[in-house]
Amino acid sequence: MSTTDFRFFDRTAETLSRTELTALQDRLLKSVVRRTALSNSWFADRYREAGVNPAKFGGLDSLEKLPFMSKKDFREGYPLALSCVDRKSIVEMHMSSGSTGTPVVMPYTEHDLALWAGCMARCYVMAGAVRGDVCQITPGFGLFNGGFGCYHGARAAGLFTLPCGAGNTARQIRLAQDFGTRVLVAVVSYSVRIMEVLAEQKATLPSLEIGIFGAEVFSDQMKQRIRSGLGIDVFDIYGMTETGGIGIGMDCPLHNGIHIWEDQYIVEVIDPETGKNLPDGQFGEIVITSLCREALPVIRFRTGDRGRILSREVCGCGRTGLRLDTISGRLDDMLIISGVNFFPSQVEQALLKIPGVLPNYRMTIEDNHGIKHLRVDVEVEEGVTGYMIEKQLKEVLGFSPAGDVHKPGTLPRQEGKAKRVFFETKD
Ligand code: DLL
Repeated sequence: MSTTDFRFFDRTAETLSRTELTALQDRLLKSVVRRTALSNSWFADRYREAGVNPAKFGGLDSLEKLPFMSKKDFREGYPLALSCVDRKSIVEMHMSSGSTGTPVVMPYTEHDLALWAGCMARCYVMAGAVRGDVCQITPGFGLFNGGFGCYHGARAAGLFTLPCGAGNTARQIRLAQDFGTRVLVAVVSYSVRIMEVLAEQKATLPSLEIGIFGAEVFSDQMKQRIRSGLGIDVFDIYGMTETGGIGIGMDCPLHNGIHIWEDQYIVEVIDPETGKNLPDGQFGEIVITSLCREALPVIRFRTGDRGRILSREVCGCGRTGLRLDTISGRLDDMLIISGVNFFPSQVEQALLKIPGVLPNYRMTIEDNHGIKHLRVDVEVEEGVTGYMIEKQLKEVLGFSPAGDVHKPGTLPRQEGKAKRVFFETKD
């Protein structure tokens, strides 16, 4: 493929040179710091406490002087204490409840919705979608940003949108067949559910070519399973409520990292303990600044996601934004069992290396009077034994978790994001 074979929604923005990107980020950062300080005392107070004078702020070179924002700030600011615009300018909002149940609210102005739609449209076009393609959107429509983000973007890209939302898989398959869905968007585990129901029905989706999946840990093994299971190209899309929704970046058809739309977002990777920036290539916590949003720009938002910067070189597709590795999980998901620190994504990766192991599994951490044990339950095809699983996991973890193999379709499923890790305390 030469760069001329790659398609762009906004070629100029997607291919700015490194010098142009740096100059643009510098200008936008100064402006967003000034704007947030002038419009909301919450931001002004934070800058003052950090010793930053917004009127004289030095831009990109002084980025590390700016204070971090966190999920806690959003929760304490519920419902709209962090908003930087007049209430009359807000036209939509999305919300996530997260693990503590306290809501995180993201308001949008018209301008914000246009930016969001543009970012998502870039993702669709980067994946190869063209005007008129049928795009089936299966993330939930509602307060979750997934459904509407995909919808706004699909409209901007001129796609024929099927706004299905979550659930009713048999009907989703029927629609995909009857309308010729070429682009499918889903939460990762839902694409697995679609594969399962297709297998049960001995059916296929002949028009389907592009799968855009995310919202959950997405190991390379899982990508491979879905790619071969559905016979499609699989893309890893990233984003979250606090950054203004899904689509701050995605990988291109070369699949060499998540391309961040750096004309709108600054991405840093920090050491979660010290808060200091880490060199490219090192794993740490992803921190994001949204440069252009009006209603609620985030300044150095600590995502809690573990990742690393793969490259700032121009990609073979011609895009210039920095590339992030696949997100390896949430930092607070790290488990310590038998003295071994690991992430659930490592277990997923190890399990799916075994042929015949299905992408449905659950991990249970049993706490027996302070001693923690891991139990892994996984669905498998005939012929795969518990011993094979144990052996594989011992190689990766250094200890053998307890566990059982189960027949396909027998482990419980959830709608929306899959819950893979459970905790049990034994008295
Ligand atoms: O999950 C947005 C989204 C919807 C992304 C659909 C992709 C597809 P939240 O509910 O706010 O928003 O959750 C954001 O999900 O901090 C990550 O921990 C995780 N996440 C999102 N995308 C990925 C991904 C949506 N591609 C949180 N890989 C983030 C791994 C992801 N984790």
